[in-house]
Amino acid sequence: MAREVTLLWWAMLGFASLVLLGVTALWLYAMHRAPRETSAEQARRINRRWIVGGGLLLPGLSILLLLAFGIPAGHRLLPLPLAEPPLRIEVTGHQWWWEVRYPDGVVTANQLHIPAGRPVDLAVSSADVIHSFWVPRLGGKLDMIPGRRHVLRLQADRPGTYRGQCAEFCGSQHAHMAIDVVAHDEPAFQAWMAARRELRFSPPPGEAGAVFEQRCGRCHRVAGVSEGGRAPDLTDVGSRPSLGAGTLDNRPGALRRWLREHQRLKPGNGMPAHDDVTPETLDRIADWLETLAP
Ligand code: HEC
Ligand SMILES: [Cu+2]
Repeated sequence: MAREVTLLWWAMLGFASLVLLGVTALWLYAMHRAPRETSAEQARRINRRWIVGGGLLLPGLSILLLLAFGIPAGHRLLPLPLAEPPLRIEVTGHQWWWEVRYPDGVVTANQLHIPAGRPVDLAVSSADVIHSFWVPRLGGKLDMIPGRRHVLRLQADRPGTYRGQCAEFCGSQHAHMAIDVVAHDEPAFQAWMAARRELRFSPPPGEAGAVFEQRCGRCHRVAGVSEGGRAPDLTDVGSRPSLGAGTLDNRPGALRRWLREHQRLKPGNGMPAHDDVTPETLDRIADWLETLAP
């Protein structure tokens, strides 16, 4: 999709440059040619020639040319039916994180795993205000509107990691609303899906487990432990490249830092501060979260 957009852009630039050169050449010619004696009748004929040629034929032809190029390109950007229906993934924007749902019930957040080499339909929507889904290297942006699902068809030709970013101002932490798109080759994608589907954990022992289940679990889901659906699913949080939708690289120890300081790192985010939980318990929860991965 991004390739179509790029092609269209270059074609428009090329054509506009030709027009600019043509007009400039005519203008220079008009400035420098020697004045000619013309009768009134001749002048009228010349005027008519310019109006018909330069005012009707030339723009008409130009627009036809652009349409011949633009309409097929526009069609290739649309999620039209395919012989084999593409994988459909639901992506929902929240202030300020991304929820990602796969057809067979796998849920993740702030990251999107896709197969490379085949088209994927992303059905995007929002749970609160208008956001916009944009992964520049894969395609154009598409607004995420509460109550509506828009479909964006993307295809990553090569495996790799592509950064995405919310592209519609959605509040104070709009800048901290990034998404990591990981395109796998087909076997690796199937392996990831299978591993994610099977993933189950048990809570950490003691105080940490109790706090997680009673408190964190009201908002967060961890398969096998809690069913909260109001905040990012944490079942694979240990394997995510970043925390807080791109706020913090998920290096060892980053989860400890996030749990203690998330309101300083990402002020106003939807998670209450955990001041009334002892730092030791928070660290124990963070160390356990770090192990959650397929
Ligand atoms: C009232 C709901 C709520 C509670 C309770 C809550 N959280 Fe959160 N949490 C959120 C929201 C909302 C976010 C997303 C914040 C953002 O990035 O904008 C979040 C983000 C996170 C993240 C980062 C996830 C990611 O993918 O970036 C972790 C880890 C986390 N919470 C752990 C916890 C732990 C541990 C507890 C309990 C001590 C807890 N949360 C309690 C709402 C909650
Ligand atoms: Cu935004």
